Amino acid sequence: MSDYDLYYWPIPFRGQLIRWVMAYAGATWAEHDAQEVIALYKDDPDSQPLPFMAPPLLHDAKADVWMSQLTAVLSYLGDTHGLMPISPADRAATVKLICDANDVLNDITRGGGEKLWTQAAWDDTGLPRLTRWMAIFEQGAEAQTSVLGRDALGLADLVNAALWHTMTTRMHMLRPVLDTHAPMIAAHADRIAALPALAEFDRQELARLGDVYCGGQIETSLRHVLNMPERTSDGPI
Ligand SMILES: N[C@@H](CCC(=O)N[C@@H](CS)C(=O)NCC(=O)O)C(=O)O
Repeated sequence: MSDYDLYYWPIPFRGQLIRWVMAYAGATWAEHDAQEVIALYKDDPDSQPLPFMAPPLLHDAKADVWMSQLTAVLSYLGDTHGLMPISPADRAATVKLICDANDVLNDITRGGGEKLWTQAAWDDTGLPRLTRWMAIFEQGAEAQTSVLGRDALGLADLVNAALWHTMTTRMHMLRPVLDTHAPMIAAHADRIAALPALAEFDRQELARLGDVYCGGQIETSLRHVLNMPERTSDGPI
């Protein structure tokens, strides 16, 4: 039996933040396929194991705990695997970074693909908001209260690295943008991504999922405004 069951689409995106924490912690998990995800996601709230709106959904098999909402899932894993800081200020700073990361993901997909990117929308709001987010992460990392890069690696380090490494390797045209607007964040993400367990995991994920990032038409439109070729992955999304 695996330690966890992950119900998420076969794409990196939000799920990758969760996967990185589990991979770093040495936990095992079962990836449930899109049909199983859809079955739970479309089920009536009174039949769902935990009433939830949208994946990711995580099941801790031993404790029989179900959790949805990215921030709640990551906090749960952080506490379970000793990666969450202890002081209230550091815990809140970690949760704040996770919420910021989730907002970045929302922004870069125009609210989960509610609208597709046009060049005008990307130039007017997409890129300016993304570079502002990068500056926010960079300034946050420089602050005395930062929960990044401390002696003991913590949940914030993993979330920060999973967010920016995954985005700028799959959407590689964004790497120079990150280097320009958040060089410390880029270097931090590189350091964490080079840890043997995470480097090996990312290699396996590229083999499993190909070059897909957020999937669907929103990824096609994002690639278009970034002047990137169509994705080549032949996965289900
Ligand atoms: N607030 C939720 C958002 C979840 C979410 O938007 N999930 C996406 C995939 S990343 C989805 O499948 N959305 C479908 C829907 O909202 O119906 C979280 O942080 O987990």
